[in-house]
Order: sequence, then C-alpha cells, then structure tokens
Amino acid sequence: MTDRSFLEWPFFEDRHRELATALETWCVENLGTVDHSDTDAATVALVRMLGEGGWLRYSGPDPEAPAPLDVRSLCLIRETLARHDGLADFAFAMQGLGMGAVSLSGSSGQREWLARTRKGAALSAFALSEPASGSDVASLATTAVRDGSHYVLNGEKTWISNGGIADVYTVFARTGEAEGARGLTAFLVPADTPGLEITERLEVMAPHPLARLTFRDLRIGADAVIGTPGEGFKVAMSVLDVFRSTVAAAALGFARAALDASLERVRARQLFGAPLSELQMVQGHIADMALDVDASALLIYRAAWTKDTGAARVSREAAMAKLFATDQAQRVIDKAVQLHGGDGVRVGSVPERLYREIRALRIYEGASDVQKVVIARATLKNT
Ligand code: COS
Repeated sequence: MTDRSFLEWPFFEDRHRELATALETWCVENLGTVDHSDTDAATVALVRMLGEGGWLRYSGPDPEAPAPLDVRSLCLIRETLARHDGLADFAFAMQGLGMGAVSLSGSSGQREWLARTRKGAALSAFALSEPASGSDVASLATTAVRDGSHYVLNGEKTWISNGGIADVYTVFARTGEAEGARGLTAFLVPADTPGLEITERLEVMAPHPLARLTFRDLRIGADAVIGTPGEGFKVAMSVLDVFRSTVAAAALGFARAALDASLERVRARQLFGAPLSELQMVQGHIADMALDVDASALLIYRAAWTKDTGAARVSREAAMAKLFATDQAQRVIDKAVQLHGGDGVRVGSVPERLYREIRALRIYEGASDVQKVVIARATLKNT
C-alpha cells in the first residue's frame, strides 16, 4: 500500500487530494489490461484512454477559457501514472510537453490544437534536441529562413519523443535575429507538412516512441511562430521550467513503486528464521529508501507550489527537484533490486522494469549535469 500521507502537506488543496484519489482508482481499473507488445500502438491507446478519462484536461489550458497550467496537478498525475505504468506516464507527459510552448505562449489559432490534444484525439511532440546539440540549446543548427509570409526550415532533430506518431511538433530553429540563444524561434508544425520526414526510429532500453526527424525545405506560414521571433530559447526554457518538476514527479512514482515492492518482499521473505524486515541491515535500506522518497517529494511539491503561487521563474527549484529526485530514484530502485535478490534481475519483474525505466530520466529534459549548472548559476546570482 503506497504511503499517501504526503497529500496532507500544505502544498496541496482539497482539489489536489481529490484528483490523486480519483486517478488512483482509474489506474487500478484501467491500466492493467493495456497490451505493451507494440510500443507505438500502446502509446496511442494510452493517450486515447487518458483523454477519455478526462486526465489530459490537465496537460494544457482549455482554449475556450485559458488558465495557467497547475504544476501540482501535473506532478500528482505523473507520479501516480508512473507508479502504475511508465508508458502511461510518458503518454500523458508528452501531451503536456509537446504543447507546452503553445500553452504558455501560443496564439489563439495555435491553441485550437489544445482542444484535440486535451481529448487524446491528437498526439504532440517537443523537437528541441539535435544530433550535435543536446545540453547546449543555444548552439542548435536547424535553420528557419524568412521567405515572404513563410519560413523555410532545414535541419535535423533527434531523440524526439512521440517522433513518428505525433500529429503536431513544436520545433525550435535558428532564425538569426542575434547570435546564440537570442536568435532562436519556436514553430508549431503539423506532422503532415511536406518536408518533414521521420528518418530514423530509435530503440531504447525502456521502449518509448522516439525518432530522428529531418526538415528539407519545409515551408510553413509565419503564423506558425510560437511567441516572438528570436525568443525561442526563452520559450523553451520556460516550458522546461514547468515540465522539469514533472520529470522529477515521474521519478518519484517509480521510486514509490520500488519501495512498495520492497516492503512487500521484505515482509514476506524469510531468512535465518524470520522475515527479512527484521534484519537491521535490511531496515537500513528501507530507511534510506523512505528518506529519499520523502525528500524528493518535498523538493518536487515545493517547486510546483512555488510556480503555482505565481513565481515568474522556478529554474532553481525545478532543477533541484529534477536533479535530486531522478538521482535518488535510481538509488531507491537499485536497492529494490538488491532486496529482491535474483528475482530483482529477472526479466519482467517490477524492480527489473523500474531499473530500465529510471535511467533516461537523468538524461532527458536537461541532464543532471545541466541541472547543477542551473542551480549553481542561480545560487551565485542570488546569494
Ligand atoms: N526562463 C526564461 N528565460 C530564461 C530561462 C528560463 N528558465 N533560462 C534562461 N533564460 C534566458 C536568460 O535570462 C538569458 O536571457 P538574456 O539573454 O535576455 O539575458 C537567455 O535566456 C540565455 O540564458 P543563458 O545565458 O543561461 O543560456 P545558456 O546557453 O548558457 O544555457 C543551459 C544554459 C545549459 C542551462 C541551457 O542551455 C539548458 O537548460 N540546456 C539543457 C537543455 C535541455 O533540457 N535539453 C533537453 C531537451 S528536451 S528532452
């Protein structure tokens, strides 16, 4: 039984507690039957289910009645989904991240896409990383050249989640208003735009839809610009400020799943004539795991609450949450493998699945090393 006492923390309102309880029930009733043998099909099915369940309403604002994203709700949903099914968390997360720039800075025409992504009728993707620029966003090389009322895009993106199955992509390209970070622009590009090709599908140790995209003379109207030309770097960073806390929440969901499985294991397993849970060495592991889980949750919901209560920038808080929660979840899951012995490395066991699922979270949406840069810069600037 998962510890839900954190829901009583003052970061939350009753609507958050109700959301977490209702989603928990929905997960138990709906997620057990999803066939994961075909990753693309499973992702599409999960997006449809999450849409029908009403959960994708939280992934972006209602275009008819725009309101700020509620980061606490996003985190609670990701934490809960990740605890039950990593691909369900991924499916939810990408609807938010893919439309994140539109949610924060989109025009009313662009926001019409939200009516579809919030229902699960369309899938979205966030195309920032490139073969030669992952952490160093300001150096990205995809170009968008103005041609009358259009832009012409050329270049490559890689590690794009939902690549190949998305209906719409948020694409960051160099428009050259100034050097480096000050010369980038965000565009909203429908997947069927001529000139957009899926040039490679990428396979990873915890299967997710991922692809490399190529833009060859892709022409798109200037109304596809999200926000202001030249401000694309800031658009990307403000989206990541919101969604990095939610990556941390997904890590927390995986860590809670590992702790739950470990508690069950150490209570049931007998060693030297008593349950494993009576051995002090085992208790030491359980204590470390419980501490890592609670400390992660505190940082995550501090970051989410700070954003929800009006802070303009939460780069430092979100980076702390992501760095800490993803690192500690890795540690918690490793301990779960250890406590399960041989069963922990058996293909298909809960610890084995979590061990594969957690690793990428320390890399995507800003590697742990980048989070340290963000935290150090903010600390040096403010104190
Ligand atoms: N919100 C709004 N504006 C921001 C911002 C944020 N969170 N972060 C930075 N900016 C602004 C800065 O204020 C600065 O503005 P001015 O030029 O007006 O002063 C501008 O953006 C450039 O910022 P900075 O100098 O910090 O840029 P760097 O190139 O040094 O970027 C890091 C630094 C490494 C932090 C950044 O490139 C980064 O986060 N990289 C990781 C990218 C990532 O997450 N990739 C994964 C893709 S999604 S899977």
